[in-house]
Order: sequence, then C-alpha cells, then structure tokens
Amino acid sequence: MLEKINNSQDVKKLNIDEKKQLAEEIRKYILEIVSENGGHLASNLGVVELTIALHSVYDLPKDKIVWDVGHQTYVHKILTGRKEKLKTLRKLDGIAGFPKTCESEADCFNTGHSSTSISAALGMARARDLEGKDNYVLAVIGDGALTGGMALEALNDAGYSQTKLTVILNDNEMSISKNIGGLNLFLSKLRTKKLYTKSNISAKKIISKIPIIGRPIVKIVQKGKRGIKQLIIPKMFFEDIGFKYLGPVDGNNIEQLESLLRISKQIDGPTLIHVLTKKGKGYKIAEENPDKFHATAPFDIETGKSKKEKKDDYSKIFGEKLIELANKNQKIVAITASMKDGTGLAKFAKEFPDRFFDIGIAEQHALGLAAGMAKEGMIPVVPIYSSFYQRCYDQVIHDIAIQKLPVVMCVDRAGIVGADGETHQGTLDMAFFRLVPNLAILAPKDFKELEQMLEFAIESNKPVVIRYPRGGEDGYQFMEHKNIEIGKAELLKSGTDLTIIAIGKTVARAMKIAEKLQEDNIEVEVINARFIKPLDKKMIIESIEKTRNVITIEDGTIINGLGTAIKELIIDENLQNVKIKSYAYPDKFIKHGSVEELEKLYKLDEVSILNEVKKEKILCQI
Ligand SMILES: Cc1ncc(C[n+]2csc(CCOP(=O)(O)OP(=O)(O)O)c2C)c(N)n1
Repeated sequence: MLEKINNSQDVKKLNIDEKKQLAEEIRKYILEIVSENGGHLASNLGVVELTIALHSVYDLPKDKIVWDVGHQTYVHKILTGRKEKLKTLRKLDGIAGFPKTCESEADCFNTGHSSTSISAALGMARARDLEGKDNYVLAVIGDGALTGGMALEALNDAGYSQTKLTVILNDNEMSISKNIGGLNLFLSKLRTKKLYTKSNISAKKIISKIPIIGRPIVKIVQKGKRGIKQLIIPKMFFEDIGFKYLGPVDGNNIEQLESLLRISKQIDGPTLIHVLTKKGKGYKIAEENPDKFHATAPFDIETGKSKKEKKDDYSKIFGEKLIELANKNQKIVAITASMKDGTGLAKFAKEFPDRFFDIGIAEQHALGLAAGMAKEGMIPVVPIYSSFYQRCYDQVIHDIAIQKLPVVMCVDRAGIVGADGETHQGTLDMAFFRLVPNLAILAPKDFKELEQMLEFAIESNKPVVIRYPRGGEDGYQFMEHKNIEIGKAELLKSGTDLTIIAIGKTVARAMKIAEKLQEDNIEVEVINARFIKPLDKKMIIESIEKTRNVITIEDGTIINGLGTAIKELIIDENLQNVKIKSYAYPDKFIKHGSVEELEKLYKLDEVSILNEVKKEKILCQI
C-alpha cells in the first residue's frame, strides 16, 4: 500500500481496510528509519491513524494543520511527498525532524518548541476570516504541550472570540515522561467517559437535525436535542471557556476519527476533539517504554537496545553532583519543566521526592516558581535546555535578576545539539543572558569543573547561570582544577605569541590547538574564561598586552558572546596594536546535522581553526 501512496489525494482514494493496512506499513517504515537515524519514535507511532484520518478529511495545503512541537510529523511527511526523502531524516541537508515550510507547502508553520500551535492556528483562522476565505484550520496538540502557558493563553482567546478553529487534543497521557498536573487530572476524568463511536452517533444523524444546512450545530445542542449531547459533555472546562468538546475518541481508529472530524467541520466556532492515542503503538518495546522511545538514538529493532555507546554526559554529572550537594544542604530544591530524564534529574526525583518539582512544560512558571522559593530561603536549581530558556527570559530578568534571588539556572544542551536543528540549537543563551545585570554566567571546561561550578553557584547566594553542552567531554585530560572564584579565569598554559581565550567545551579545543602550534614553535597562552560575566579583565588584559594576538573560541553565536566581550574590553581599555579573531557560530539559525558536521561547516573544529591560524599567521586588526 505504501508504494502507491505519495500524497493526501492517494490516501483519500483508499477504503478503510486499505487505510488500516497503510497504517501498519507506515509504522514499519518509520520504525526502520528511526532505528537507523534516531529520532522521535513513540509520538509518531501513536499518531499514524490520526494523521491518515486528517489527510482523508482535509485538503492540504488549502486547509492548514499546525503541529504542536512538530516532533510527530513523520507520518505527515510520508503522506505529503516526502516518503523517500524521509530516509535522510535529521541528516545534514536531509529531511528535518520537525515541520519546515521550506520543505513542503503542506507544512504551514514551523514548530519545535511546545505549546505554540493553538496561537498560530488561531492567527491563521483570524487571517482567513479577515480575507473572506473558507479553509479549515487545525492545531494538533499533545496533552503534555497543553500544560504550557502559551497554549492556555490561546485557548482563552480562541474560546472567547468564537473563531472557527479545530483543536485536536492528542492525549496519550504522556509528556516525555508521565504527564502531570491539574489539567492532566481533569483529562483523566474525561478519558473515562464513554468513548465516541460511530454507532452511538453518526454525523448523518446530527446533520439531519440542522434545519438549515450550515446553521451552527451549537444552537441545537444548547436546545438539548438528542444525539450530539452524547458527544458534548456540558459544564466542563473546555465548554465553559467557549469550545465545543467532541470525544473522547479512539485515536487509533481511523473510521471513528474521520467521522468525528467530519462532524467538527459542521460546527461554527472553536471545537476541541479529544483523541486518545497510544504512544509507541505497534512496537511493543516502545509501548512499554514510551519515555525512552520519545526521542531515541539509533537502536536495534529486535532488542530495542541503543546502538550508541553509553558514556557519561554533562546532564548525568549534574544530576549526581546535585544529589551529593542536596544531602548536605536541605535548602536545595530542583525544578524541571517536564524534562526530568533529559536534564539528569530522575535519580534526584527518587531520592528527594519532596524537594523535586516537575511542573509540566511550563518554563516561565518554572522560573517564577523558583524565584518565589528563593525569596523564602530555598536554593532552587533549574536545569532547562538552552533553547527552552528562551521561553522564560523575562522571568530571568523580572523575577530573578532584579531581585538578585539565588536561583541556580542550569543551561543544559548549550551550543550545538545537532539533529534536532534550528529550533533546538543552543547558540543564543550566552548572548541573551549576558545582557542581564546581576547575573554570573559560567561554563565548565569538563565534568569536574561543572561539579565545582555547581557547588560555587549553590554557595554564592546570587543568581547564577551555568551552561554546559549536550553529551560528554571533548577528549582532553585537564590536569588542574583551580578553585572557582567569582569573576576569575583560569590560566591553563603560558605563552608569548598568541592568547587563546575559550569557554566551556571549547577550552579543550583551545588546548589541543595550542599544543599543535607549539610543534611549530608558536608559544600560545591559553585562558579558560570560566565566567563570561563578570569577565576576568585583569588576567585577560595582562595576557593581551604580552602577546598582542588573540583568538577567542566559543560554541555560541558571534553576537554578544565571549568574542564580543573581549573586543569591548580591548576598546574600553584602549589596548593598542592588538589583532583579534573570534571563532563562534554566525548570526544565523543553525540547521540540523551532526555536531561534528556542523562544527566543520562553520569552521569551528580543531583542524579548521588550526589551519587558519597557521595559514593566516596575521590575525585581523580591529
Ligand atoms: C518549550 C518546550 N519545552 C520542552 C520541550 C521538549 N519536549 C518535546 S516533546 C515534549 C513532550 C510533549 O508531550 P505531548 O505534547 O503530550 O506530545 P507527545 O510526545 O506525548 O505526543 C517535550 C517536553 C519542547 N519541545 N518545547
């Protein structure tokens, strides 16, 4: 069946049995690709029938489907002309793991971060109405993503405005791990309601009750007519804020789904269809471990075992050190925005259940909550991925920095994360945190230094940001680990010809480059900046005055990072005859590919820097 299918038109021609067979073939195909390339498996296996039903009922690209997070769009990509290309999933220059408007007209909106879909869909629906068009607009959002503030803000607006819009709530009871929170409790009550089936009410039956075709069904419902009442449960949250609630429906049953989608087409105003799906459906190992197979490295299909060698990573080191510190200091609490496993907090959650808070996909709230706890004497530690810290920038400024509250903000997945691409790369955090007064911003050169920095941050009684990369160390054995002091850099190697100033994971690279240059008798001084703010001006000025040649290396954007800080220092201190070159990522959103490939592409790898330094010898004069 899959061989015959290239786009939604082909899907529309299939009968129900053929669609069921297609669903099975798509599952197998996705399983094969993800087991080779890595990617988001469980969520995609869960939405196969839902995606087939959506493509059967709606006409893309005229109708618009905004996928929340967008990690569950592999099936959609298969059904919109990208079946073959999906084999290049997440590879450099290959198909992205998230919707991309540049890939297909059927991707109407780029996503990657959670909870954005209802806002974007409502925007598209309002634009449609203003332009007098008649297309359908849908948002497909998971029960996890629904916990995000932006989604709730959009529901509030959509319900009140009565704009015609369909929200598909894809409820699999899971965020990455088990979904939590009051909304989840509310959904669990709805889940136990009698499932919608085609036989308990048919679309035909409802539509036949509409006196004039097109008259809002809602009016009939309000008059208490039979039939649709079974579908719409009155006096409940979604209804109360202005949505028509349809469901719950078995989200792995194409027939029932199509029937309900067709009904929703007839309803004016905003509709929410509650769809129950099973994460990992059809692949037993993922059904039993949906959290592990939410996003996975390449794995063996038979056993489910990862093909990636298991090594320590920064998140794990962070989690273990935090447990050690929390045993000594009762004031330490940990907060996660639905990323317990990814941020290394799973063990902490078990050891200190009273001091661990998973607050849902709600980064803004995570930081607001941390501020409140810090104000009352706790020491909150909040690990959030770099790109998701973008979500709570004002909370950093308004709730934490202005009041100088001692919150430890751990920026995990800082720098290039690789295959997840532009929405997930963590290249902007140094730049945006550096603007904020009262913050100390640090990055460790290795695991040991992360432990030292965490200890420093917890004792500092100030707002502190510590950024560290995805994965492990960069293969350089540092012999020394001086104590961390506020605003003090670490001199790792003395030299007279060139100063290399690096921070975080790039310090290892700086040392390797320095050792190679030594072979050509170029004496390099290497400074591990440790702090991007406050900067160790004294050590840096002394070194620059000695060598007059500087390169800076960092795994962040070229704008407002370490390189900028050093250039500002040179100008402010009026240091003369200094040549400087900064190695950082360009002022661009960095696409997907492996970390190594992207470093090479942007000439930030050891070989590229070394060649350039050797070749040019003369560095740019500022
Ligand atoms: C702002 C933001 N925070 C965190 C994440 C990481 N993340 C990706 S998917 C996901 C869980 C989403 O759960 P749900 O919406 O229920 O979708 P499911 O995968 O269960 O289908 C999380 C936390 C993100 N993408 N965006």
